[in-house]
Amino acid sequence: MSDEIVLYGNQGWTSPYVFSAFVALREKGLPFTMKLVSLEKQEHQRPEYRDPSITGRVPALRHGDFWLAESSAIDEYLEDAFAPPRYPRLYPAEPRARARVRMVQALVRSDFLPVRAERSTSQMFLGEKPKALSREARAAAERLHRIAVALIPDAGAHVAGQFTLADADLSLMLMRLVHAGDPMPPHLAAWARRIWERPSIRTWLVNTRYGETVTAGGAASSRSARPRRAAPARAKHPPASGRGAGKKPARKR
Ligand SMILES: N[C@@H](CCC(=O)N[C@@H](CS)C(=O)NCC(=O)O)C(=O)O
Repeated sequence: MSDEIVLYGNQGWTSPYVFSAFVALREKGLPFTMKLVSLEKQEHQRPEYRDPSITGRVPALRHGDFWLAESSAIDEYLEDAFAPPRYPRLYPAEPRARARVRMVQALVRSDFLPVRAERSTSQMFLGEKPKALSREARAAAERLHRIAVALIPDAGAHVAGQFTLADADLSLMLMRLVHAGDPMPPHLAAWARRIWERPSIRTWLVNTRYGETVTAGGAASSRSARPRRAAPARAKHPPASGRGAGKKPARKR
């Protein structure tokens, strides 16, 4: 079998975990095919996907005949298999900085559940109108702010001195709130927006309805580029060969 790379994601492009693996592939500059499965139609439970992917969830990466699930494992595999200096570095070499990146990646996957529930990526990427946050979610958002401020002292910073996948993952967590118009320390919102200007992330966004929503405060979203739905990220890294792209997927964070 060839060394072809395939990333399996969900229709609707709503998964923060697929986002992380997609950004890793784009930042590495690797050619890959994006295949989309419908979670609503339980396509991820069909044996032809569930069995090789092992977990039966998205994302899964296929590299030649090797399959791997779990977004942070995929991110680290890509770093190891396509190592610097030949390919861009996505994890610091220095052990403490590298550990910090892993810390942030673990944290955004395990914590802030009320924020993830009430500011879901489905809401952000499918263009749904957000409701006001509950008290519990506001408390979780404040904890997120406190932690993010400790990691990101100014809008030009990075979690570990240079762009890493921690910046991609943390910015997505913050953008859930920024996008909905929720309060946020201004430098953090500016930081998250700056990270989202990266071409790797813009390429994800054009496949979503990001920017089309009205904020919780009632004002029209000020996102400049109005992205198209299921538009081609096709130039170098062809995506979206799944059927029925654009159908609303099961709500997930
Ligand atoms: N820990 C996993 C989480 C993956 C995950 O929860 N994927 C969701 C989509 S966001 C999924 O496949 N849901 C379908 C299901 O669990 O049946 C990772 O980091 O990759």
